[in-house]
Amino acid sequence: MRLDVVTIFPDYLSPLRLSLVGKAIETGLVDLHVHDLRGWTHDRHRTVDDTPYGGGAGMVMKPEPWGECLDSLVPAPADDLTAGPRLLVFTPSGRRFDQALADELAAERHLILACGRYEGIDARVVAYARSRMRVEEVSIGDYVLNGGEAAALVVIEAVVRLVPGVVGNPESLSEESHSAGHDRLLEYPSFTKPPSWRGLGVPEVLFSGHHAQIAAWRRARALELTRERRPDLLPDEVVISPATRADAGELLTLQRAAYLSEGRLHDSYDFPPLTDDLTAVEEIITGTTCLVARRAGRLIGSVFGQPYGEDGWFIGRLMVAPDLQGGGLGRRLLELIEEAAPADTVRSVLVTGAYSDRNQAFYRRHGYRVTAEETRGSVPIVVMERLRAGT
Ligand code: JD8
Repeated sequence: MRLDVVTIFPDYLSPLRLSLVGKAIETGLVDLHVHDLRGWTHDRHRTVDDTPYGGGAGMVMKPEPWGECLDSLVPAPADDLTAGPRLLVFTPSGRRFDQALADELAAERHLILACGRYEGIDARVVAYARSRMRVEEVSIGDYVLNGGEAAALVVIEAVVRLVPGVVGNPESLSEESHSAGHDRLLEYPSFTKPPSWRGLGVPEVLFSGHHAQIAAWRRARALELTRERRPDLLPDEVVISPATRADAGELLTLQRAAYLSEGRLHDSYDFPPLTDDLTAVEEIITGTTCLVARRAGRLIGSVFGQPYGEDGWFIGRLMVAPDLQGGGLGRRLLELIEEAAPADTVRSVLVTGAYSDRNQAFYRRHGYRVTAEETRGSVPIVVMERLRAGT
């Protein structure tokens, strides 16, 4: 893989000569060239920056040195741009660099990395470059650096270690955090000798020699850590957690969507799930045991529970997003809210529409029985109860 890095601080990239990347350069797996942008200036002061059009603080990098630099690095643009180099321009406003992009870039034969400074590079440079090569504006994270060099170090390390032959045991790559081979999970905890250190031991399973059990333990730890620290990495995972006031707006929206069919079924839209306002939803969140279910950040389900009478537990607003009903989330929410009831609870109680055959069938499958029929407002409802096991 050929890497061309363009910067006004070439020494900033010297650490690349160390460790794994350094070895890859020595063995020729990586052909690294670091260029000083000032080499493409022609004035005595080797000027690379100027004041911003439209005013404002700081300086902007001039287009001319970048234009000449790119022309010299890509003298003859390929007809098919995918056959040519790929230009990475670092900027806080770029596409977020992650393992998926690292995997993608590791397949490239030639990368050019543009490290800006000051307030950034004149925007016409990227526009011009797009006519000659594939260009990716990249950010390594939501924090502000003073230039692109640190980003170049990060990207080069993350990409070069994926180049075949660079890492001694390629298998280890597939077990890492974020790696596709590890389902993008975070890493499980690792241990080495001594078996006891400052009173701290090592999980027994790791001494068992039972590879399947060890693999299962490691996967479980990886999932646990990912759920805890990075639920966003588990897009298909449904995370159920206590609701907070911050959920109120989405919850109100979901409630109206989920109960619309009840309104149509009962030919009335005048009942609390549809007439509640934001304050009413906030009161449920703060005044009851209220759970919300999210998948990839989207609020897709909810339920609440609160004490009811002497020995009861009232379950309400069990809801699942219309497009996800029938997938088992309702059952999971019901089970979790039942488990959240005080230990001395004797009966779980809930209400649903008198004409909601589907809901009633669902609750009957979970042990609920109709104990009363009422009309609330203009809507006929049934009260259903389930006696706690062993009561
Ligand atoms: C390139 C100039 C500094 C940025 C005014 C501070 C990446 N994740 C990241 N954060 N910051 C950068 C980055 C910052 C850069 C340049 C990348 C070129 N600066 C500018 C805008 C605000 N100064 C980055 N990747």
